[in-house]
Amino acid sequence: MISKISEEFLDISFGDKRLDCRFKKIADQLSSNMGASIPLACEDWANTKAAYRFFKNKKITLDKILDPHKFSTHERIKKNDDEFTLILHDTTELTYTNHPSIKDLNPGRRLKLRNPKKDGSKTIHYDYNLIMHTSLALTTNGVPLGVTALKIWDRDKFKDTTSMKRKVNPTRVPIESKESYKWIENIDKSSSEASISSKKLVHIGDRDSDMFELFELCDKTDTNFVIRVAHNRNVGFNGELLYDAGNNEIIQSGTFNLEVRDSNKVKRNAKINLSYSKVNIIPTMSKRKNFAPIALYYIVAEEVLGKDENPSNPIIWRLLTNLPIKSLKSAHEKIYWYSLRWKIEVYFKVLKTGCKVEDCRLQTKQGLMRYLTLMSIVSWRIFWITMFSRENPTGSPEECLTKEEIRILKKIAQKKNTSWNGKTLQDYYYELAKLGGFLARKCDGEPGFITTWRGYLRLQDILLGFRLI
Ligand SMILES: [Mn+2]
Repeated sequence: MISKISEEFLDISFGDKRLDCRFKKIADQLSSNMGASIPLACEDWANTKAAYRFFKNKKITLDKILDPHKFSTHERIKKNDDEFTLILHDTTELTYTNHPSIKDLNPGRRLKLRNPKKDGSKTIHYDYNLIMHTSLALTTNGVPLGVTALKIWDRDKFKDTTSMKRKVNPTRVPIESKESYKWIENIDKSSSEASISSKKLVHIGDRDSDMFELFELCDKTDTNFVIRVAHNRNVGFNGELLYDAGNNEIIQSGTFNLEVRDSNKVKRNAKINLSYSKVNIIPTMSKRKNFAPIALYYIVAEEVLGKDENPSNPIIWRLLTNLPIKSLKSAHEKIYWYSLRWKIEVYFKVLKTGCKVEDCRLQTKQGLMRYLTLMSIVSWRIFWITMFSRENPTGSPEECLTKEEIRILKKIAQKKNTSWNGKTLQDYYYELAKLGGFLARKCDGEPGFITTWRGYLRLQDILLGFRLI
């Protein structure tokens, strides 16, 4: 039986029919046993061995795994009627330090020594990580449409840049040889391959992405971005700085209320002062020869504190965008878009906590990278079911579930309540979530992805039993 994820792989082609078939089988097995190791998901030795052999195969390139999904994602972006689709970019590290049998993974950072030996001798320990930079398309309602670009590497690739930085001014190191080039590459890939008007996409990045080269690329290619500021840059040739410029040339400002939680999860009603201004970002000295200043909009959302208020981390968000801002409403919209950035953190959580990709025991770096590419799509899928069902409660259940899954969920629901006659996606989604522990009380809100994922796993087990009858 084929699960819904196979729809993402209809056009998979490794140039060998047997490999295509094997890939679809592995994808099916890993997605219906999410979080299980490869042997557990594959159920028997023959299938496990075939999966290991598959992940070792040099013909299986990362692009070939991702391409059909990327293509489907582009189609979903085209179908999205909203004026803009957000592309969230972020990096995560996957730790394999306790997995010593990976043969070719290069050591990363040096770890501090925790237990020096009795004779005082020191053994040097390194961490072993793979780094993943993902670009995830998201509607402005928070529904993830899929991965548009993915880059995986180990630290060694950029090993020399740190020593290089020590000797020369880091702003003089060409961006192509720095790790931060990942931002440029993924933004470029996400917009150029999509054959969608680049005007429809808005790239969102955290403080890591605040770099002149990114502004330059987006300016040249007519690509929209909203990023969070990390550097107090020059906005005039006489030493004027960005953080002051906001105060001097504010076009408009106003206040709004926002309910926030601090690090201790204590709720408070924050009064936020929102303002925006137009600024000219001046390149650093070493880049002035090659780059002209770039005009951008600067948005600041800052918490206004009362006399007795002293929160541990008052809100201050400084954003830069090349989208024109003509009203406070449109400035507020950019702040809202940026607030959706945490969805990519949730996505990484699905990948690590849900799919447990750091437990994978494949023995080569390339094998792991192939596995991670596949699991990136599997993780998107579970995240998508959760968010899509929330946003389209009246849709058809067939958009998310197979006919067989729908039939079983109906039986389960009718066993508890004989008059149950669910028709909508929400009806079925709630039944699925109930299998994962969702109580569906009024105060419960919508089921989260962990509940959905647990429900989905149980449904797969029930299906397996059902097929045996
Ligand atoms: Mn980040």
